[in-house]
Amino acid sequence: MGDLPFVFMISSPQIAPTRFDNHITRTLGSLRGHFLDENAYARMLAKGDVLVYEVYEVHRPEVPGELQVGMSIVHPGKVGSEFFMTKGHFHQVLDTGELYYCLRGEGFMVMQTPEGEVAVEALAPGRVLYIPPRWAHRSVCTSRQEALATFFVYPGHAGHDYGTIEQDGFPKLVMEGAGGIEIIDNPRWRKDR
Ligand code: S6P
Ligand code: ZN
Repeated sequence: MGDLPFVFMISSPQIAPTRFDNHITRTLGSLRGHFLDENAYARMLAKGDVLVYEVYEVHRPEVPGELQVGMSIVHPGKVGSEFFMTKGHFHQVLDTGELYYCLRGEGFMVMQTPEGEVAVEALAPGRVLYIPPRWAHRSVCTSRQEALATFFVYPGHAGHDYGTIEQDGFPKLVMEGAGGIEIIDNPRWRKDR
């Protein structure tokens, strides 16, 4: 017999889902090399290793047919003028997509294909983002007070490739500019290859 269906809540007053198996926390110290302004990064880290984002995962078998689900929460903040964000990744099985549903906060999903196509989509409560297979993705929180909370679903066997993004970065960065939020070209994109 297979597993029984189950229900959990993602709309409860607390930000965490009511069911999860893993709670991953990513602090500033674990994001070395991901932000553009390395001096600002070093200065900020010297003051404290703050929490940048966390992920609650309901763990399912990593096989086709299963779905991995959970919540991703990116806290408000900046390194220099670059907003807090996730590391970002390609799926290890490149031909797997992902669905994101934004519950709270505001921000963007920055995406790219291995061929270097780029897409940036706004995230705000109620927005559903469909990420087709092959697109790497990184979420960025631009709200000042509130965390960016999203619910995600992706195929059980997708896996994660972080190395490509660690080396190449994303083609676009989300920054605080003189006139507000700016999405700029990343001067370091693919520079370390
Ligand atoms: C997994 C999915 C999310 C991210 C989470 C953290 O495929 O896209 O659960 O894992 O948003 O981002 P990252 O890039 O550190 O895995
Ligand atoms: Zn993913």
